[in-house]
Amino acid sequence: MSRFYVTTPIYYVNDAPHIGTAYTTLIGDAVCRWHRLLGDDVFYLTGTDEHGLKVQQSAEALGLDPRTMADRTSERFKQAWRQLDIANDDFIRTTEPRHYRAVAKMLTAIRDHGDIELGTYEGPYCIACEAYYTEAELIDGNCPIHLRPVEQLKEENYFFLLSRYQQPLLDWYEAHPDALQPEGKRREVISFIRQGLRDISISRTSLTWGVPIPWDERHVTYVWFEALMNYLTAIGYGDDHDRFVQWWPAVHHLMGKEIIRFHCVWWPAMLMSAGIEPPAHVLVHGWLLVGGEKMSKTRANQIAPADLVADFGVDGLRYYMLRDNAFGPDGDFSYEGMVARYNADLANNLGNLLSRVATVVGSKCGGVGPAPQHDSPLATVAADAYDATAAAWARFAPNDALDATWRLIRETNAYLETNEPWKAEPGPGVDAVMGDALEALRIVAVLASPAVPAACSEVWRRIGLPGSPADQRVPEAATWGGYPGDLPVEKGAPLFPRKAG
Ligand code: ME8
Repeated sequence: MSRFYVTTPIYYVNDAPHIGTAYTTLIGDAVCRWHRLLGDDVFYLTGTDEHGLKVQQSAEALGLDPRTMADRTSERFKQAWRQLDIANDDFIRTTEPRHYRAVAKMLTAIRDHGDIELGTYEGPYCIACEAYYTEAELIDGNCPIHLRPVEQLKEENYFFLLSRYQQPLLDWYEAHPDALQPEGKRREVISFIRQGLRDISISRTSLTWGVPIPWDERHVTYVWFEALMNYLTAIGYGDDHDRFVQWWPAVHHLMGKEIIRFHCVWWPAMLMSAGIEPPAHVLVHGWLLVGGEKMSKTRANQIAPADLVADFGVDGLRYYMLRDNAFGPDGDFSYEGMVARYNADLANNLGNLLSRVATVVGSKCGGVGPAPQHDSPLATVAADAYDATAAAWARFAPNDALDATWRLIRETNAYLETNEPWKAEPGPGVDAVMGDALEALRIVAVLASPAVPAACSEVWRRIGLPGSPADQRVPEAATWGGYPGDLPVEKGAPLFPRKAG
């Protein structure tokens, strides 16, 4: 059995869940659901990043202590992910004792390797990014990401000697050409490393809201430095060595493009220093833009997933997020685009197929679903759809995977339109066509279940099948001929009622 470990970034608790954070979390969820269908042993990790200046200041602004704020917001993330049908296997919070233990162990390992020194840091710092910049990186004196003023920071800090890792990192990327995708991001990271790496400050004395430095309690660990370690904490680093080595380093780290320097420069260097292999796969996606801008708290252009669920349902939102944009480039989020996508693919294609199949089986087959033909023209369409769907999920391309699955839906609708079973007399001809359409629906329910799990369970139930599509195993369950026939088919209400534009 293959192991499949996927992580999202852990989200800051100063901010509520929005469709940007939902985007990464949904992609991870859908890919993991696909791998569960393949029979893999999956571990899907998400969670919250709870320390640091940004969280402390946001809490203070609300008159809360940071822990109360972290408790409240992490709960909101958990609820949001439950609402979106995210099947994560763990939810890590960086304030948990298990994380403190893992951080202490890894910091000690890095120090024992001689890569931590005490020094003085002075320079610009963006609180929203929780990141230091050089003067040259600023845009008109402002943070290059948030375009807002930076703070000047000066303190005694521990430094991680990142500069030592320039050549080891370049060698590592050379030896692992598939470690970072897409290719453009890989080139960007390599050229950044080639320019030379500066040692990085990894502790704070001006702040108390953090994980203490194990050998010097006056300092807390810089939030990014310990947050990255969550990926090890959750698989037992520091607590359960056997478990840890089962899952690491074959991880898939998913993230937005703004945090690749931390994940693709710092993180592999930190791991090398601690004697651990760097992550096998980092997959970087672009931003969902609203009106051409990245959503952020400071720009007040965030959209709450719950508002869209109210209009489109959980699966309506899931489908749009997975289908509308390719994984990699930036994409635009728009309400109009969402209505169009929902109506075209969910109401008119999938919903319409189910409803016309159930209607004709009701009127021409006595409500009992017939078995498919072995040599149906749809059999090869289904086989091709499976191959293309599987290949796309394997390369983390949910939009292509769904496009491939939807080809089978469109072809099945076209098959019905060609044969017009609703006009024919009941009998073997109609039974054959309807059996084929039911079989196509069964396969669609399996293939689309990673994206729209509730709708697929409902399709499964209405065509009379026991259990649920998520319990199936591919490729067997996607092979033509699995619908046994002789099952009650239920008409039911429209699966995806059309939206008014
Ligand atoms: O960076 N479009 O947390 P964060 C697409 N705590 N994805 C988006 C997005 C958008 N408009 N907005 C956010 C942090 N995201 C750190 C991570 S990991 C050790 C620490 C997603 O709350 C995307 O995955 O700012 C992005 O990288 C992440 O949320 C940032 O979440």
